[in-house]
Amino acid sequence: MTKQDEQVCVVKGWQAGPVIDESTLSDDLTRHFYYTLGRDVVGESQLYLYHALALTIRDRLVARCRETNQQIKQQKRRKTAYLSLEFLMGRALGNAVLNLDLESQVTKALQAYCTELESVEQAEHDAGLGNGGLGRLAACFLDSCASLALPVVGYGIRYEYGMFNQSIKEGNQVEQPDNWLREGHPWELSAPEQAKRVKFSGYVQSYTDKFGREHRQWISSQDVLAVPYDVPIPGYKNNIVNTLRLWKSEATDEFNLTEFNAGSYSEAVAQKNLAEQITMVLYPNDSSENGKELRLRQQYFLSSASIQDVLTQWIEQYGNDFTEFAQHHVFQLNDTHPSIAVAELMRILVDDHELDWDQAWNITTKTMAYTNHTLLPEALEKWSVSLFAKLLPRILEIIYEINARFLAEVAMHWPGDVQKQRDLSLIEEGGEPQIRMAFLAIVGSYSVNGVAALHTQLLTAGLFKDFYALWPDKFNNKTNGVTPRRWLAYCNPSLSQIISEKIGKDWIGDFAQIGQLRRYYDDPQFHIKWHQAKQQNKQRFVDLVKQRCGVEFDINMLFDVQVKRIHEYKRQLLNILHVIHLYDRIRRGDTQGMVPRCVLLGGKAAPGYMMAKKIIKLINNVAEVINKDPQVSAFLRVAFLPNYNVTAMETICPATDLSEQVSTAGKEASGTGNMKFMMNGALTIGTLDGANIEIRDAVGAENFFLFGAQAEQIDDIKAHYNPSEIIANNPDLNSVMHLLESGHFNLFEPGLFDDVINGIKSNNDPWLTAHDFASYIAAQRDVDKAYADQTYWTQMSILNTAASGSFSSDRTISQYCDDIWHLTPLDTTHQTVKTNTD
Ligand code: OX2
Repeated sequence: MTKQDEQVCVVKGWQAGPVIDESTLSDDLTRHFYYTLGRDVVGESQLYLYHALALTIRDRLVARCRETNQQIKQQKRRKTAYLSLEFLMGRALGNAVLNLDLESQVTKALQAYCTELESVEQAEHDAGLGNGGLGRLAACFLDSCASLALPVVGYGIRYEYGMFNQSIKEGNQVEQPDNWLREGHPWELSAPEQAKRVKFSGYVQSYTDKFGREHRQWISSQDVLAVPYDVPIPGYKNNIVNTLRLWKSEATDEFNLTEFNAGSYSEAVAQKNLAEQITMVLYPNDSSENGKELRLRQQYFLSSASIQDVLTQWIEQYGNDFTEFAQHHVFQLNDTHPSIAVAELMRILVDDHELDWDQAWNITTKTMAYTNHTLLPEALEKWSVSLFAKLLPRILEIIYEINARFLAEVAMHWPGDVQKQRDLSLIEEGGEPQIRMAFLAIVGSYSVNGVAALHTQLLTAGLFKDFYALWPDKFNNKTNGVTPRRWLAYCNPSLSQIISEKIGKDWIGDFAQIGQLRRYYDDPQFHIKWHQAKQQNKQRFVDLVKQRCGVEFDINMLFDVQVKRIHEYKRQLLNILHVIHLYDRIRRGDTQGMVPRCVLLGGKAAPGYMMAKKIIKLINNVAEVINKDPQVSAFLRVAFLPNYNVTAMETICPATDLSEQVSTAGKEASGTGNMKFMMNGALTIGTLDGANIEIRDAVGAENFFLFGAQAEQIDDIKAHYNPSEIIANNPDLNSVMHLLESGHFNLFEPGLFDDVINGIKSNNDPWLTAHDFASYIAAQRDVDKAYADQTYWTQMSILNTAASGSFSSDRTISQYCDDIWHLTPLDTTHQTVKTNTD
């Protein structure tokens, strides 16, 4: 067969994809189980049954995905490439079943195996390719883009090892590698024929073309292959299936050949390892810089492979003419991690396609858009110029050129102000010269957004003030959101059902409708059902805590929860000081008005973050003292949940009564856990920080427990901060500090918590723990009062869910689409794959 025949055959036979009759789901499951996987016994873990079911569902996704891609291509759609070093996807099975509306068929098919979906899905490993909020946001965005039928492709890295597994040994965090691919990942499809070469190292040379024009050419010496693995992203009941393309690094063939030919077998294998190392592991730092050479390699690897991929597709369809490229593409940069894409797009256009600098710059600055996720200085990425020179010599030249032109613009705007040029330069001088990646992202993008109103305001007034003065129109806010499919419809079926009984099912696809629930906030019959749903969810949570922590929680107590990465600015410490305060009160017999509580904390500390690890140890030590004291545990129980992840949150947020969002004001850019809890009817105790502010505005101040200093007060407070005085004047705090300092929670480990104690007492404590303690305790007393009146509490709970409409990531994505991306939704009626709703 000739190459041409082959093509004809492919096009004719498979253009529309095989039409799958959904009634065959049961048969397909059996076929995959018996033949694809070669199994005949289910076994206790149900691993193979899970794989068979995943493959059965993937068949249905693949057909729709092909159609979605064809539509994008045939209709020459403008599209967005969402570039992110992290996608924290969690499990895929339950989400796909929900979005494809296959629940009843799957339930029926699994009956033949005497099991049910809830049990089979336990065999799926979380895809933990992210640290926390930033990566989970990317995952929610993909769900919303597909559900809104928007042509958006996610580009990320297929880490061999995702976020580490955390266990707790004697109260301390222990990290284990997350070998999530060991048992296979049935959702992905690799496309080695579409692999891209990514350059590293070597040198740059000049040459003159036949028209006498000078060019630069990067002669790299360590090329690596980027092989794509595609994960399907189903939209909610709309037949759209988008793609998350994850790159895996591999050695190129020549690499091995040259070494083999030279007879150096082991050197060849060593080089192969070097190439494969790039995508080996996710760096486990949340909101702080990694600064490692391998991390820079990851960033460039992702950026280069993804841009090449988009350009290859363009050239296939339109040839080498880039005049209209910018009308058809957006690259959304998820923080500065992929910001090197700005320089890479310039390099490919200028060096490989011989565009003029100005033409290329015009295209670049019309296609790049940047999202900032934090103001924390330790998270602002800088890379040393010398590292760039070694690893990415041509990229460094391009950044210098971008900088020179940009500084000329600065000089025009602030004539004679040399200091301004120094402040805004992409290169930070003084000591080792460093490249400021956030500045590169801003200069190269047409849109820069923050992730909550306060955050954007602080960005434009502070960190990026001068850029804002230069280009006010670039800056905009896009308050984060979470997908109501995973974070309410899927994870909380009992609540979802009673919501749908009242307002119909359309809220799942159109979450603004959740507002209709408000009508029932004081309906006594509805209250009973609302309460029953909560109690059911609490029972599932009790089972989890019992199994994972060995602690008995009681569904009749208030569930008070803080789960998120462990970080000083998030102030898990303040939470535990409150717990110690309650313990102190109970021991003193002061239980008047106290509502019995179960307090859960969970989250991972970056392995090198000593203070965060100390805080985990403190939580565990306090929990141990409290839980074994029967006088206390009638009122108070405390647990630290090991290995908090997406799947754990699916059990936690539906069961929570009180959501702890207690960061120091101005430090949490947005927060998204706060939104998941709110959707599920939890009340928030929180500071005026990040999206808490918008949550409180939406639900009303009377349905939110507010405390703490406000962002604009922080500088004043710090100017004359004296925690020792605060402690001396506050008997509650004094007593808590006394317990800590006396070693009550570390009787056999003297001095263990000295750093923590000294931190609270330091005049330079950036987190203002002592300052906010009194108002936190007062707000917690209000919580008790409110919870004691269950009718009142249930009203507030319903109002929280009802007011959560704007915290859907569908709203966020619609705004990205309207203000930044300008995409038109795909046609969802032209999809030809048959569905069971047809
Ligand atoms: C997080 C922010 O800390 C969090 O506030 C925000 O909700 C989330 O991103 C999503 O926008 N790494 N993680 C974050 O920022 C960085 C950097």
